[in-house]
Amino acid sequence: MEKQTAAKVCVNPTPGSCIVRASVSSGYLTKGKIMSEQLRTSPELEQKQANAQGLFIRSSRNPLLSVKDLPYQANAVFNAAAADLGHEVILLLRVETCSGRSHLIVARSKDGVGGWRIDDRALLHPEDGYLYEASGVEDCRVTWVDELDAWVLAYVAYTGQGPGVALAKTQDFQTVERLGLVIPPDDKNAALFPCRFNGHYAMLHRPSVGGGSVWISYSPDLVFWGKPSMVVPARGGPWWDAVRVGAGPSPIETDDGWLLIYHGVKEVAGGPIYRMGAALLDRNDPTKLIGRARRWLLGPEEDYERNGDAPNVVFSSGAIVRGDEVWLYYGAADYSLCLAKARIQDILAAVKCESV
Ligand code: BMA
Repeated sequence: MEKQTAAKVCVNPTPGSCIVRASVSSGYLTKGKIMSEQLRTSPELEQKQANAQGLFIRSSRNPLLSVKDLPYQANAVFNAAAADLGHEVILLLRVETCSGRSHLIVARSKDGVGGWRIDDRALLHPEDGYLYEASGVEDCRVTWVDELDAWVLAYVAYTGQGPGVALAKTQDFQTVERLGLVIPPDDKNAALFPCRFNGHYAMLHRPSVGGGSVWISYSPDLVFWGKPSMVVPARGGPWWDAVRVGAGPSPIETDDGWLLIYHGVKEVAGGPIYRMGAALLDRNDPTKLIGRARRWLLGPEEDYERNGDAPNVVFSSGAIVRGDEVWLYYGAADYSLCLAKARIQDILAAVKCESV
């Protein structure tokens, strides 16, 4: 096991500042490779794996946001996209109203933890006049795309025929340009990569076929998507991510590959349990899964995660990178919005010490 060098991390860079890179001095990473069988079974690594479950530290201010913070009546606030603008953090909150449909509205905070200011009107709303969103808009992920000089929003458009994937662009989170429904129902959990691969944009998404695994598709223009392949399968059997998995926030680029924080679902007698885990995709070809932590990294434990509209749910679609930490914003029990933080080097260590 080698004591490792600095890993570079860049995610959703601040517009106009090219890529924000945070140096992470990582603990026990094997450069560019999954650790060997011998290393995987070492006592030290066993200990690291044992620690992985409690790897995310919850904010003492949880829940950060709930319906009582909204200037209007609603049922729940959860599953937000997150963007770090440098001077402020933006959350694109999913708000479910008492009609049962959801819209996306911006909340802003200077420190990303408190003092949230919520916009007067939704950025995307089912009443905006787009048929493919008539049953609501949900669970957005945002990605800063340098070449477009814009943030790209990937979200669930709830059509009359079920949930599909829609994209939109914004530069200021005040106005949006819709690119339309780009992947038909049933499909969701779409997260765009910030750059092209061999000239094509790449996006993770989760079609509802074959159980529910993470797929990747490519596009020359963000509108027409093809060349699909499965990247992260649901693991089946007794695993915590047995029955369904889906991308969390847009992938985080590191020297070791694309860090994907994803949700996994296990069905138990009491219903589904949603937890967050992590995987690593090849940096040049994200079609290749090169690492995956065995255990979940954040699961429902607190009251606000155990009880709500959907009990036993932690579900993240937004994160920012601050220094060597990832700040994971997550919906708790489909009812409120929370925050937990972890060191990127610790997540990478958990992912890399186990073979796929
Ligand atoms: C998923 C999505 C999320 C939700 C989660 C838990 O399928 O619909 O919006 O948070 O289920 O109910």
